[in-house]
Amino acid sequence: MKLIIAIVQDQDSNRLSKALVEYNFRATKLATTGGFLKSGNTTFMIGTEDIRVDRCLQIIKDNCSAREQLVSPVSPMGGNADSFVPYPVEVEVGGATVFVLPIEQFLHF
Ligand code: 2BA
Repeated sequence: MKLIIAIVQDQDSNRLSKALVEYNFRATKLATTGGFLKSGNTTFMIGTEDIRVDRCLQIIKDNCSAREQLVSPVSPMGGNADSFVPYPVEVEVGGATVFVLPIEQFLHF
């Protein structure tokens, strides 16, 4: 058994939820915040059998898209202004950041 942790953009979360249910995967959604952009994203925890991991990863891949996002500059309060960029910078936020972890024990009471 594996635990798939997938961090996806909020815009993709409903579509991914529906697809997971459609293919009979059980998942828990958490409202999370990215450390860099400090904006909301969604983290899925999906417990599944080893043989279904590839199928699940494909569903995540098919339902999540990479997008450009603007990062607003934060002025350096009393800091070094040399490296300060006064205009928004574009970063590409990935379709999904995925971790696959082994599960030692799965209990369901
Ligand atoms: P954020 O931390 O808000 O990062 C959003 C995007 O900003 C990243 O997209 C990346 O393109 C950029 N970015 C992040 N840190 C950066 C840095 N130090 N310098 C320059 N650009 C940076 P993704 O890499 O696709 O990540 C999307 C979200 O997935 C992240 O949101 C974070 O919530 C999560 N994530 C990504 N890598 C992770 C990791 N190794 N561990 C835990 N969470 C991770």
